[in-house]
Amino acid sequence: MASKVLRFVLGDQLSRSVSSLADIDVARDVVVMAEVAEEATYVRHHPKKIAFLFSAMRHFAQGLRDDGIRVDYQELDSERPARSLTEALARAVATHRPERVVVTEPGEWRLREVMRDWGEELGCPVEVREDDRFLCDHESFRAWAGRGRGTLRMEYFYREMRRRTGFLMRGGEPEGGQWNFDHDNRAPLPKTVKPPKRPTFPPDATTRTVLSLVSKRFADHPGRLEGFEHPVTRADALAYLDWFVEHALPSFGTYQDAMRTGEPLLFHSHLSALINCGLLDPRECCRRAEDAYHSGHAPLNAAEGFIRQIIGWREYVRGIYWLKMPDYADENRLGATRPLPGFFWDGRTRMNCLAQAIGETLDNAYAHHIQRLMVIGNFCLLAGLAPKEVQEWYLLVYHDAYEWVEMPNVVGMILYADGGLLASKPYAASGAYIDRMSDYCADCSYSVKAKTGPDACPFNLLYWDFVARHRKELAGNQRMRMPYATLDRMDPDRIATIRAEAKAFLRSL
Ligand code: FAD
Ligand code: DLZ
Ligand code: SF4
Repeated sequence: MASKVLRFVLGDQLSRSVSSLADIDVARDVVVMAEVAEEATYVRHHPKKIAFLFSAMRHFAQGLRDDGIRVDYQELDSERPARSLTEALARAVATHRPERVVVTEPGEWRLREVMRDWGEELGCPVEVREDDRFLCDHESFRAWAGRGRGTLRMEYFYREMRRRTGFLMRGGEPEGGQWNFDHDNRAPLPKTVKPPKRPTFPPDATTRTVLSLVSKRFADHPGRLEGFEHPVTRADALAYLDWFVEHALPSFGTYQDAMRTGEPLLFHSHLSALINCGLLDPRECCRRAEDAYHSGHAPLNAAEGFIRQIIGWREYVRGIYWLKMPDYADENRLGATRPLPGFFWDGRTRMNCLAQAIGETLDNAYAHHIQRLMVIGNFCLLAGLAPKEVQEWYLLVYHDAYEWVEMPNVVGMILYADGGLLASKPYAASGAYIDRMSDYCADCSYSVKAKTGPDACPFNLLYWDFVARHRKELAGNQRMRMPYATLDRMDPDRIATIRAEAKAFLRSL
């Protein structure tokens, strides 16, 4: 008779199809899961993120038990909880005496390094399997990057992924005759358009127990725990996906870049945390969007835009992370050193756009992409905030954040700290962009139209200060020709005024 295998399932591996469970022998094997302080506190994760994961983990474990699988689930509120994943696994090995341990590779470098020692430390063979829930494996990404000769643009990767997956392809050509409909996806939200009302998922008994645990144990973590109503089971996640496809997907593309006060979700899917922890499969989400297009329910710019985010951006940033780690974590090509201002932790700033985006982040552990990129991220870039501090903030405040996805978005996309590996130019913008895409400026104590003076929108000052400050690093970039041509036409006294005011503003932070 074959001997027992321990199958270790991490908090973001809650898929029945995860590779560590692929060949499970229900009569023989044991699944191990553990809530541990080290994972919850290596950065001070938002309480809603911890509650979401612990509750999803407990429901997942119960689902396995319901199917007759033995689960050794170690709760954080047990009498003697394990401190780390290594300790939890060591205890399980001592209890169950397996022939070997099987685990799916983790999403973070630090844990991958820890796993390397497990076999020796535990005195038991450990098999680390590839995470095949992603559509592009490490080898394929490396091969693609090798062919790119230095220009690793997402758009080319995305086209290859379209060909490979067949999503929105017709006879070898992209549906609608073009790969990308992004130019149709930049509309501001007209006052008359109301985002649809979302379904909510009130906490059940399991979630309520977790909420009580989190409120006691992680009271000092930033962010609000009250108002938790997120899906935490596979069934609820599928219901949320259904709701998105039916009610929000049709307008997802058109209003993808829009922002409105008091509407944190607009037409976004709000599915990232569910996909990243494994409750939803990225392929099934894309398939649903594709079907909605073929049935005439959603237009092509919506379906293509949504699918691009998932088989394009999501897979691409993961590929970049594993290709460039561990050095990627320390990238800082623009030499940014400013500490994170205090308002990142309470949202209290006179800049209304930041107050809204950070406030919603702290309330909901969520902000949509343009808030993360063009409001908060834009500020981090222009103000020259230290990449390490910015990375940590983004990793701990968002419920969908794991290093593989957070880091390239921060280091490459918002901070241009990798010198343009990921983005062809910095995503830098003055207040005019935020004014065009949101209603934030109307309620701000700064004036977005004022370029200098006490009322001037800080983004206007910081934008030109940034362009002037980084001439050496950026002027050679073809895509920065326009801003440098404009700067060179500006009156030197005016530049001096802008830069002095920008400096005073930065000092005031
Ligand atoms: P939608 O707008 O509905 O998009 C659909 C899906 O596409 C998302 O659920 C997500 O799975 C995927 N997606 C979209 N954009 C990206 C992207 N740039 N990178 C990877 N996947 C993407 N996303 C995370 O999942 N975790 C993070 O930690 C994270 N950190 C970010 C940090 C910064 C600075 C920026 C600019 C973006 C970050 N993103 C991150 C990407 C993106 O903002 C979120 O995926 C998105 O806002 C999640 O909301 P949604 O599910 O409503 O997305
Ligand atoms: C994020 C997180 C948290 C807060 N807690 C746990 C936990 O207690 N147990 C666990 O297995 N996983 C947790 N996670 C997810 C891990 O941090 C994640 O698996 C790694 O970061 C690798 O992606
Ligand atoms: Fe933000 Fe400037 Fe608009 Fe105020 S005026 S909301 S600081 S962009």
